[in-house]
Amino acid sequence: MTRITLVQGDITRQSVDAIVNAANSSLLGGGGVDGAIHRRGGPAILAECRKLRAGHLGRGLPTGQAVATTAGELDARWVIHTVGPVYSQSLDRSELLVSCYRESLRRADELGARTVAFPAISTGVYGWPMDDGARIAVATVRETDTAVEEVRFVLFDERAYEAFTSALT
Ligand code: AR6
Repeated sequence: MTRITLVQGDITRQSVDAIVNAANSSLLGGGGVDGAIHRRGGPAILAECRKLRAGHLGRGLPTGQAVATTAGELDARWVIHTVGPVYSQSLDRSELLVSCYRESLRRADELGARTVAFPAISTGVYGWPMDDGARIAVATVRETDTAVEEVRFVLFDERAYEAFTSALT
């Protein structure tokens, strides 16, 4: 059984096997969690992302998929980059958000990661409502068959922490 834990704080300060990054398709960095991970993890992460772009991800990483790189100087072995959907009022893109969590856990299993830290994917720049993002995150982890022992949601502020607390109970 996968244990779900909640922490309020900065995901780049976590000690886990894998840290999940809420990236964009370019894999070349951005703001939010992505910016923080590249800043604290150092240039090795970007160097590997560039190699992926020069190789099989020439057009970038599609929304809902996940790919792993080194974690550079972070206290983790891997960063798993996934691309969340931009929230839309008119289209239901929740399957893509489900896919981010599921595919990240699949990558974690391939790597043998047992502890994985996730941010609240898509709930920042990409505009996903926090309560719904939390519900999808928790439900998807519960429904996914994985060897990961601990999924730690690392929530940046109290509002996010409370949304995940309600989703969990
Ligand atoms: N630790 C944990 N959570 C964080 C941190 C942190 N250091 N920093 C922000 N958050 P976002 P998205 C929270 O915008 O919505 C980037 O530019 C934040 O409060 O990082 O998936 C990418 O390159 C929010 O709840 O990711 C993409 O272009 C959550 O993390 C785009 O943003 C996600 O916010 C992706 O947007």
